[in-house]
Amino acid sequence: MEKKAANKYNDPSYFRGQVETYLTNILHTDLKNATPANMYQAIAQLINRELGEMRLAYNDKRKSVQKSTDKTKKVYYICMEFLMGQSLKNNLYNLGQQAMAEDLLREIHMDPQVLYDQEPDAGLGNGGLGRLAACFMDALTTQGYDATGYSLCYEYGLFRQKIVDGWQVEFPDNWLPGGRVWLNPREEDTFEVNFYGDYHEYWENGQLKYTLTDPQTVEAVPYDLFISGSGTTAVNKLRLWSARSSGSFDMNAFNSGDFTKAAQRTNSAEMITKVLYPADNIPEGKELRLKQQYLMVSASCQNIVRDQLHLYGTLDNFHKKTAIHINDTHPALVVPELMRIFMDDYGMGWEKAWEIVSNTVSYTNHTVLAEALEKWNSSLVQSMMPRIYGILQEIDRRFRIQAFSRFPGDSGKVDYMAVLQDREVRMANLSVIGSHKVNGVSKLHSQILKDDVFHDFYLATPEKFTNVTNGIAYRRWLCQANPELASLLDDCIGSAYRLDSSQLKLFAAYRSDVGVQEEVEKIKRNNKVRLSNFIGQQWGSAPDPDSIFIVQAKRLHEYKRQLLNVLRIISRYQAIKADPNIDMRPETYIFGAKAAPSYYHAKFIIQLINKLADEINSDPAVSDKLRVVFLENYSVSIAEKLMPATEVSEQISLAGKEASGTGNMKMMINGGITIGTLDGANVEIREAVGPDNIFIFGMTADEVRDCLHRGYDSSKIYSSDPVLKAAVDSLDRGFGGVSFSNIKEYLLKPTYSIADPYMCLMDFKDYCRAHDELAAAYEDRQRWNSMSIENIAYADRFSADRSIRNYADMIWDTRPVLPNPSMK
Ligand code: 26Q
Repeated sequence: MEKKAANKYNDPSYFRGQVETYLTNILHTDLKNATPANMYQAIAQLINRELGEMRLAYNDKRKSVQKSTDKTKKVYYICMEFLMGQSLKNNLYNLGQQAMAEDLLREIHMDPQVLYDQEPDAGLGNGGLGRLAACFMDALTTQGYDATGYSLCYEYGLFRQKIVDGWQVEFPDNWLPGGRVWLNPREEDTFEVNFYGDYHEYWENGQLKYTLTDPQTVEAVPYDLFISGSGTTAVNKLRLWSARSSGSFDMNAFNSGDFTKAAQRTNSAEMITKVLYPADNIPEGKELRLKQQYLMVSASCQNIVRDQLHLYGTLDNFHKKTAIHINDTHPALVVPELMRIFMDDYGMGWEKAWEIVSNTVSYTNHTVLAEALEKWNSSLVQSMMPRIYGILQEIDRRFRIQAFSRFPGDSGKVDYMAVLQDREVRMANLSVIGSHKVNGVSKLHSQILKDDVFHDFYLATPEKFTNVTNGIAYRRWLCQANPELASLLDDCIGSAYRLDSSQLKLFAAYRSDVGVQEEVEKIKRNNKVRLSNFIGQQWGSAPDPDSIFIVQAKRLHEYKRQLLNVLRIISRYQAIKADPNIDMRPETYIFGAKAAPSYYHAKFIIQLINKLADEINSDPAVSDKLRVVFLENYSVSIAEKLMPATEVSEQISLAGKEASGTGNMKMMINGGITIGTLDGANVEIREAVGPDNIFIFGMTADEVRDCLHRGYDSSKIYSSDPVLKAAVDSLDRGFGGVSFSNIKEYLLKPTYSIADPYMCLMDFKDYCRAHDELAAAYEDRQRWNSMSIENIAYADRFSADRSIRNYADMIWDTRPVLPNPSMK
């Protein structure tokens, strides 16, 4: 059931005619001879054109609404990452043209999925943060908010992962050849961004002035990607900046005869947007990364100010008509950059500029890991962006005066909260100081921000702090990725849930309906068969669809504790070896994980998983009971095949460390049952489904704090649990011919002051207990299927539509400019 928008593209003969014209005129082929790649190209360019026409019509509409009311704002969502994945199927679905397009494909005997898989993922992000941004663009557009995303047009997205002899090897992700069809260049909206230069401040008539000479100017050229929504004519855009050397900057060196220098400068300017930094939750303090951030920030701010002036001719109402959201601290330079533009380019005084800026900007924190809080060396910032650094000094000076009056005599506290301290620029403090709202991404995480990370700020300005629990674009993750389940839902509860996620709850009424339970089980099995076939085609050995599919798919990070999962798999392996006739349902453990290329420990864990998989899968004594699959190059498009086939969702981070998680929501809405700790959004998943429909184990965040306080002795736990001890000891001999003594050492031997800071061993026993209970529940098929039904139903609250309404109501104070006619 798709919603129809009224336009000529909905007419099958027009659609077909346009595809044929492109095939003949541009690709010099025809429907009979077209390859899947030809068809992808032809349909994608047509849909892009359609979206362009819709955008044009929508522009007039949204601008006139914006001018006629003070209740709506333009929302700018700024993020270094947008992990968009593929666009064609999503756009066809949203426009209500999927069935029409697929009919045409069937006519020429082409499998739609083969066509969709021609499209490379736009992998312009690392993981959770970037995928959240992508899900949010969908929710903003579907609900008719006037929103633009800003990011960078990386020539290479997140690396492609290959596993060679168990080890992760990275290859460049050259996505543009196939991805370019969605990028609309807007040469005329190019902005210049200045780096370096000689900066001098001086006083004149009681005013601080400055000169900046000989900066290196880089051009930011925008490429717009249209964002469709479901059941709406609204079209928003994601604007991606690409760095280009500015002519003048080259010509200076060129004219003075230094051709090599000119060429080098061109080169170094264009390096800025060459590649996405592949680090997730570990900041890399590299100069190039900072340049990326400032390029994105400066071009976006200039663009935002220009749009505002075009529409209103004044900056006075800026914060009343504009909301700028910074997604984590990576775009935090928005604060000094807007100050710079207001003061230097438009002559505004500090107080007024600060009032406007701090009432425009809001900030979402995505991590509490101390090592992931972004800090930059002051001298680097000062030399690269001298004017911005001058403004940061003034922000810091004024903040310190204020903070002293709030915490008199407590200079330690003030230093801790300041922007500039210990020769570093602290981006998180800057973000809090420069924003009117700060939010975490789950209830627990937002509480930890108030209690811990930003406690002093919370004491000073409690009203700034709020929570918006993450959500997912469920039309992608359920309706498109799992069409069979979506159509079962249509049959049971009607199709209104496709635009109003709260309706999903109605499905809970079917928890005891045996017919529906059986349907849910059948659909899950079909999805498992599809995944199994895919795995077989890609890597040669297909897992048994009658085994239970247990999935942990996320970036590889110590705090996410893939090792805890591995230790338990080893103990299962040992149990089967010890008792070959053990009565058990076959188990398939599926992993997907990329490690940051420089994160060696994480890469060893990937090797351990792969070598363990080699050994188990080739051991005839166990391979019909136990199988381990490592999905190479885990990505959005692989996730779309994985989520619908997941039966058990592993969400086992050390409590207090995973800000929210969103894979947990994707598995839940596809009927997967969570085994997890009380961390991030798992807490709210339990609240939603009730304790009987989830398997919780391990320490709570408070217990973790106490445990660390008392001192954690992993060797004591190791010696007292023979099952655990045997699993850990097996690391010495290793698997597949490779010893993993280094990992055993990590688990047992304190480096710095603690062994295994994420305390895998501490939660091992309770984890095994929870898995045993889960296995028993799985054998009661009715119980399991009813759990599955309740998980699907109560995933309604994890819709990105709901998240975005929370942001709009509590943070941005805005409303849709074009309310979706089909939404209540
Ligand atoms: C920073 C500076 C330099 C280089 C890289 C970085 C960097 C890049 C990416 C730092 C952090 C990230 C990514 C963080 C992230 O993905 N956090 C996740 O955000 C999700 C959405 O809110 C949450 O669900 C996850 O719990 C959280 O880990």
